[in-house]
Amino acid sequence: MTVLITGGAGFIGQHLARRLVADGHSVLALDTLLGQVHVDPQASVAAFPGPVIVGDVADASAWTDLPQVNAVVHLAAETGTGQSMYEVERYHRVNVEGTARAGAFAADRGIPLVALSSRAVYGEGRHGCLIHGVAFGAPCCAHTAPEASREADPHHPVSVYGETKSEGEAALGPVGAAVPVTIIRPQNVIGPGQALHNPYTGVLAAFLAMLKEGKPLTLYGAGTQTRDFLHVEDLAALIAWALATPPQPGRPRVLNAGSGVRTTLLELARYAAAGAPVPTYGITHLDIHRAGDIDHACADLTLVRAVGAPLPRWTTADAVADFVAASWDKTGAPASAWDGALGELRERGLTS
Ligand code: UD2
Repeated sequence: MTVLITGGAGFIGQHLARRLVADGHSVLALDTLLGQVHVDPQASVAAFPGPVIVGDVADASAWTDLPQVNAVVHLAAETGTGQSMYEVERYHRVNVEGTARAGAFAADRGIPLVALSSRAVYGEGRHGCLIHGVAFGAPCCAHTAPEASREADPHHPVSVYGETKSEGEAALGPVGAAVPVTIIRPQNVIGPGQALHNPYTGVLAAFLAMLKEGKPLTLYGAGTQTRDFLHVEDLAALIAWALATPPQPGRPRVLNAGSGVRTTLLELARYAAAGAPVPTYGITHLDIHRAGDIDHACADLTLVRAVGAPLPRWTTADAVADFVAASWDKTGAPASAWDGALGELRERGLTS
């Protein structure tokens, strides 16, 4: 089949495209080649194993006159949690309107859609409590511990980014009645090809820049925050499965995408330093909290397992090592760019 991948020239899209081509499919990308992500747009186009149509998913005109395709994977999105707190309109336009247009396109053409949402819809997510049972969105009292989020959990986004992803999912409601729709909620996706020039998101890219410059790794807070790091190849395998195994129209499916393993940022720093080919210079703790940042995230994979979707194969340590090895010789933004992005938040009163 021929698959249209919005945002196909980006990190996840390139991996997915190669995976689909290896499986015998053809791919086509619709991508804005946004400067914040694509420092060399021509190289991104050249790397994509199919035609790249330059267009903005939020523009109605980008969706007219597209060639015939058999399925759509909607990846195009604005992804910076902190940046979303002040670029509200831009995030809304791309993530909500763009997703609605992707859904309308799939419904018009009568073809399946796989749309990437985010675990950001859960916000602080599920907490188990000794006294109150389960709490969502925020710990209810001091007796809670974070638990892995399940697909049926309520949405409690704490960032504009998370809100736009939640609204984007809602915009697909009517589409799911007409054509097969799978919504995937990835955790923190890492791996070779990850943006190294975008200081608005991606703690691992920040760590890489610091390691290369022989600087200590900066942790915002104690480093006890947790994330679930998923290797991009594992996400590509899940999306490929979702395309090959569409749900019935009228029964839209939501699936988490994660490793299912909770990793503290301190552990992440250790894995990154272990993968660096130079001695490392420790850790600096910055007493700062970015508005929109959550403390804990981890995916519950019970449903993924139950539907027979592929489970992640990469361990977090190996995934981090793979990223560092593949990215060490690549040019990226200097470590100071992450300080700059933090400064932008500080100026706007979006740190505490
Ligand atoms: C990630 C995704 C985002 C969204 C979200 C879902 C990436 C690149 N971004 O955002 O698209 O899906 O997950 O929840 O995967 N930090 C430091 N030091 C630094 C930089 C960051 O301690 O130098 C902290 C930061 O405060 C946060 C954590 O690292 O607690 C992760 O930040 P991030 O920007 O990598 O990604 P996140 O989880 O906000």
